[in-house]
Amino acid sequence: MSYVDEVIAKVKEKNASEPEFLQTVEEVLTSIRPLVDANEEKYRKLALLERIVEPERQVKFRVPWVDDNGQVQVNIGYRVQFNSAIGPYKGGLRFHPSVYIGIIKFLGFEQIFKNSLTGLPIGGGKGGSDFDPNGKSDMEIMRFCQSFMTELFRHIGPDTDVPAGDIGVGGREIGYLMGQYKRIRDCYDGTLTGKGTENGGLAGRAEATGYGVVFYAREMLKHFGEELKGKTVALSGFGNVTWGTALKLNELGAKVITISGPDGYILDEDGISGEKVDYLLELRGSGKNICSPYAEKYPNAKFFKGEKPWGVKADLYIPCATQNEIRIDDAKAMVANGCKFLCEAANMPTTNEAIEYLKENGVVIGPSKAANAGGVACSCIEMSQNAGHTIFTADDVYAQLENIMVNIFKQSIAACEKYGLGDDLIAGANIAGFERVANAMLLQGIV
Ligand code: 2IT
Repeated sequence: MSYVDEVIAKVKEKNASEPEFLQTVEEVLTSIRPLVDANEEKYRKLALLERIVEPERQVKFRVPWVDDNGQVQVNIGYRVQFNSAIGPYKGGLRFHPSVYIGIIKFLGFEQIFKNSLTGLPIGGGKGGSDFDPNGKSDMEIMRFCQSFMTELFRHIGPDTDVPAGDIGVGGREIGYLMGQYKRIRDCYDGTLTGKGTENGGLAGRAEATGYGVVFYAREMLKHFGEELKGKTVALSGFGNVTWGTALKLNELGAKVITISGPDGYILDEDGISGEKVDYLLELRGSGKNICSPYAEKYPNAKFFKGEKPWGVKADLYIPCATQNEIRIDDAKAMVANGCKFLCEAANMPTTNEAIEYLKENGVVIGPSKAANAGGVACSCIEMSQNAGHTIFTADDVYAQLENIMVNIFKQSIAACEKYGLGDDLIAGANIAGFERVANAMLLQGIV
């Protein structure tokens, strides 16, 4: 059995109850096969892959908090410190009822290679809780965040582990988490990123992920002799990433026609632009987690209850919501509609089965580890802003972000060429991200 298959089999045996983690391990290890095969003997002896699939450390803790009725609630908190070969652990916190260790491990594993692709000195980590912020009052959110940080603070620090936001954790939550961290540690050290600019946050961080996705999509289209201008784009989600992506797509002359929520999707054939894009922030801020009010406010738009936007005809599809939102039936609908390009803004939005089908049918896929790396890249710029006791302008940040995204695309294509992988941007990104981490690990001895 090849080394890759051996390790996949071991991971399956040891982590059978964590399907999302198994999914990403299988996707990454399968796609880096040419690189591993070329170094099989050395990597096997040093158990490189066994080390890379095992988190360096994982913490799980109780988070008790008092709701507005005086009732005590108990949630579970997690932080998985996956790999620090190239820098301090870096990755967001997700607050969502679906969170369990398998979700945090999948996100942490993806984060290792994504962070590596940025070319910046950041390792991979992720955390979160099964707490559901939807429908909670502001004070409930604050009490939860304070309790969460009262436990997490001992595991993090500016050169150890730097959390940020993810689903359910935005500027408000980061503010409360930071306030409690500073109070306990008596230290204003930039340990969290995604802060408000009043708190040392980076100008442009809010839109960074979405802008980065569009820069990546632009490079991908350019490589295939096409441009974003005039293209019709179907997005999912209606949170921060969807918002930033829609802003930049409009600026570059593309037309956004869909958004979605857990309740269904919106089709607006007039285009989601101008004040309609700003309205997404209001919709998300309402705390109801539904997108249907868009169709009440803009009656030309249609709401499709309980459906996803993947059956709509578009030139480019950009999933911005959550993992596994594109399954095999969605992939079939997209191909039937003539889909040529998919650019993943959410983390692991496409199942492995759907990826295979799309690839077989000639769809070019920009993988999330590459396409959405602009968010964490700007987080690292925020870390250096804080460490240098300085402030960068938004224009500075956008220029660095654009450079980083262009480089990510170039590195992925270079890896495709080096290993004869054709247009497989997933394999290209995984190999480029993996190679840097693997080389750093090899230099550090058996740790
Ligand atoms: O998935 C991601 O890259 C994030 N949620 C952002 C992580 C970060 O540390 O900014």
